[in-house]
Amino acid sequence: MAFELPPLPYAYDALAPYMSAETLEFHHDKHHNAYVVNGNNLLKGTGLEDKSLEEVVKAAYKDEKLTGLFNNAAQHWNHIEFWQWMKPTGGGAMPGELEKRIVSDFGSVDKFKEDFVNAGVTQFGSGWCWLAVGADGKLKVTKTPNGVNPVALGETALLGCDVWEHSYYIDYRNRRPDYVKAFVDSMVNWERVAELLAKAS
Ligand code: MN3
Repeated sequence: MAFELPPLPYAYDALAPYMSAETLEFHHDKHHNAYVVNGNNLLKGTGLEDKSLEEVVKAAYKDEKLTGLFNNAAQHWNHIEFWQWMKPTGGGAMPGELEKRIVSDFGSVDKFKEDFVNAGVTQFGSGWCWLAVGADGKLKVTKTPNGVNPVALGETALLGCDVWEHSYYIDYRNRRPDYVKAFVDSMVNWERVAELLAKAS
């Protein structure tokens, strides 16, 4: 089905000072919108027009003739989720069940945060860092280039942070570590992460 740009689930200035209205206006209205427009153009004539977004992402990832469609469809999926992975006055304490799983699979919440920030910082060039449920059912931190995401890789994404420069350059300039740290400490909607974990298990 045709891709549609969802509205941001909060006001453009709701994540300030950690992510400014200017960043969200460019990132949502220009960048995410471009993935929607380009994705819809590239979807035409592929035979995938009636498939769900997840099905398009998986099918296009496997077909090297559909790389352009994959890049735009995956980025559309990533951004729909990204907006929901943040909230005003985010960060802080995690719901109990989520915290238990994080401590059990990473050793501590701080160790998880350290791994997540490190994945975002060491992703060379554009991409994403993730908290995902791996094929073995354990939580893991991963990083992917460009638009590649856990959906394409057959894993379940619980949290993702966009480390493309368009996500932080206005607010943090070249300081990607400060941006990813602010994301986990002050922007994440942990209730949303807990909801996705509950659905995944
Ligand atoms: Mn982006």
